[in-house]
Amino acid sequence: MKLLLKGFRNGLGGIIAFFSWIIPTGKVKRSREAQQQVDVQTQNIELYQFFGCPFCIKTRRAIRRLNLNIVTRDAQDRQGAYRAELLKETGKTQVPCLKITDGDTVEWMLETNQIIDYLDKRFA
Ligand SMILES: N[C@@H](CCC(=O)N[C@@H](CS)C(=O)NCC(=O)O)C(=O)O
Repeated sequence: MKLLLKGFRNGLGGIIAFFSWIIPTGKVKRSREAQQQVDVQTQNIELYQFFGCPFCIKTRRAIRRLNLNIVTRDAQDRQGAYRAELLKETGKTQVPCLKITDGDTVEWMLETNQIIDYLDKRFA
């Protein structure tokens, strides 16, 4: 039963991810120089996420709309290093979670709306 529910959830997540992928978001346009500057800044940002999680899909759509090259980390794999890191640093395995590195300082940001607000304020 648990396995069936898991399969259903993953299947549904995959379908949502597929539609999200084919439905355009509109995209922020920047000059080549401005995009290069943004790309440098986003090298210090990582998105810990699950592929089929609706909150993660919403966050990935915002990232696409803002034309950001943010690396994604799979936190779904129970044996995976990224899930372990997320749990160690935030005390939870909740996704999406944005890891923002600024020199020696690392901020872990949870909550979809907070993440999107942050990205909008910084990059829109
Ligand atoms: N309030 C959160 C909800 C996020 C959420 O429920 N994420 C689920 C995946 S869809 C999750 O992290 N589940 C695993 C866990 O909580 O350990 C948000 O808006 O980001």
